[in-house]
Amino acid sequence: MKSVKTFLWATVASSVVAGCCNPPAADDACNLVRVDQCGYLPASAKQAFLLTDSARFAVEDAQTHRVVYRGEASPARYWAESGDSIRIADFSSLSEPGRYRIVVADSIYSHPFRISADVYADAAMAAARAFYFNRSGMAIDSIWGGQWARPAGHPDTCVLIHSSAASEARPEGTVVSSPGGWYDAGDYNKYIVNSGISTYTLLYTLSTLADYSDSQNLNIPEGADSLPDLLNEALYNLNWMLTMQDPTDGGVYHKLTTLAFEGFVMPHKAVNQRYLVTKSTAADLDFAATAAYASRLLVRYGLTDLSATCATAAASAYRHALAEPGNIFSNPADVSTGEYGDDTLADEWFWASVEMYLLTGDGGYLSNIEMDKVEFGVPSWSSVAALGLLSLTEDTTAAMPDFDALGRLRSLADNLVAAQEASPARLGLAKFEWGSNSFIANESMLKMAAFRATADERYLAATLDDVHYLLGRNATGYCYETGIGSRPSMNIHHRPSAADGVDRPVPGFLVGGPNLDVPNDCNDAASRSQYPAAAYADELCSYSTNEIAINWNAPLVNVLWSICATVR
Ligand code: 9MR
Repeated sequence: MKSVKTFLWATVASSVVAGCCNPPAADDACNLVRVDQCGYLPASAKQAFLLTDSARFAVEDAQTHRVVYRGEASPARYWAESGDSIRIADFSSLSEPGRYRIVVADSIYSHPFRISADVYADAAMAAARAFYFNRSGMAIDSIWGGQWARPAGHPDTCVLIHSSAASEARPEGTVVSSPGGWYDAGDYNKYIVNSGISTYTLLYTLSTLADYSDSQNLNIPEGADSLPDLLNEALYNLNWMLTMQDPTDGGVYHKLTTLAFEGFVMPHKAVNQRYLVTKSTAADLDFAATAAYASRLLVRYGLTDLSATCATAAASAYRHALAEPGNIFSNPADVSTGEYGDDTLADEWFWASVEMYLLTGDGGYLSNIEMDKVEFGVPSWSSVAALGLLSLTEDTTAAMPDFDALGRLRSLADNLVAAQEASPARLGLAKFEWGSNSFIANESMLKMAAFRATADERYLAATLDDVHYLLGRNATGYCYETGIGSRPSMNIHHRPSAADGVDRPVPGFLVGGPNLDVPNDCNDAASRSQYPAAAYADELCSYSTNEIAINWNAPLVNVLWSICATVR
């Protein structure tokens, strides 16, 4: 394992801003002004957060230091989540493209940022390419992977049926082939529940941003074919998901995993035996929903055979869930890897039933929904009802009888916007939990869906505030997407990044972000802030704040691609 990565502040930051950020401690002068480290769109609101006594600020050209704007920030407001008093420095009227920095009291500087129409293009592309880097069973070639090229790991052609998954047709120890798919996160296992929401999110992004997606070259091996690259990337995981279904009964195995997490070695050195672990109702339903949605979408791209395969697979997984609705997953005694356990499945039933109905037109599926038990929240791996809302509101022909999907979506989005407008940090997040950054990205996905359906600019503005948060205007001053901005997360809890001998982490990954769920994950509670919004450690050991995951990157792709496609 390599030692803690150090970012080349001197070459990156201070070449632009002499004397600043070299190196920045968390509380140094450079970190008293928080900006979106990518920057701002010319015609959109532009605000920085000042943690300074002084309210007066200037914006200057980062190269020439010529002042182009002077202003006075708002009075400071206390943000209880971070313990900071935040002034908002508004320079929205500055629209001239360029590279700038904020200056306060002639001595306190922000990181440099751009004003430009393509300000999020690199972040958007990197976020999508991160999935390629996390492919299992495939070598990452330098043509596409650059310095992060690596040998293939985990062919997964000899996976064993675990005792928990043994059936008459497939007794314990039966060899099954289940190749491909993405590694879930910083670990090397593959989990259906988390794959479902991640694959759906990419397919939904493709579906709702078809023209834009078609124009994006991800620089991946399938680039020469006629399909959009984002579709190719999603298919890499969808095809794996299909192998996770037991052909004898339609049931879907919860995960493909080693018994315990592998060490911090490269994929091809992580060779412990892998197993298919027991089927679960959550896996059945998430699989059914994703495959049903894919089936509808693939027809548009001429993939009729695969579409039919997905339709059949979805229907049989759904039938299996009906036959065995009580398979709530928890790890067998000898398995200690990620659980993705969920004992509340009303939302999974809603999502899967909606997708089956949209695929088949058969209203019978909707009778399996217990509407009074469904909670519509911000999407996450354990809360998927809102994904059904996304599908129902994607186009106006998709209606569910006696159900106002757009009204539900709007009320979710309206509550988020209202919370943001009231927040000193312009954030709608109610609670910082494991993967907090992904909740913000998923909030944005809902708001952008509401924006597409209504053209109400408030949703777009609120989404941009979320983007600014993720890219640096937050309680720590980190840009939470690797390889992006002046102060990105560096020491991510990601096995290839830790073991590849490359100084910089694999780019384009959204780290989980601040939360206090496991304050001692580095065995040093003192190194983490006690404020939830600041409780983040850019350390390899901080699996609860500095890991990456496919279900966190997928909504990052959605929000950045939505912005890039909308504001051009
Ligand atoms: O994202 C998951 C988070 O919601 C849970 O609180 C946490 C603990 O169960 O697990 C997270 O998911 C991890 C998964 O179990 C294994 N791969 C890495 C995932 C991200 O940390």
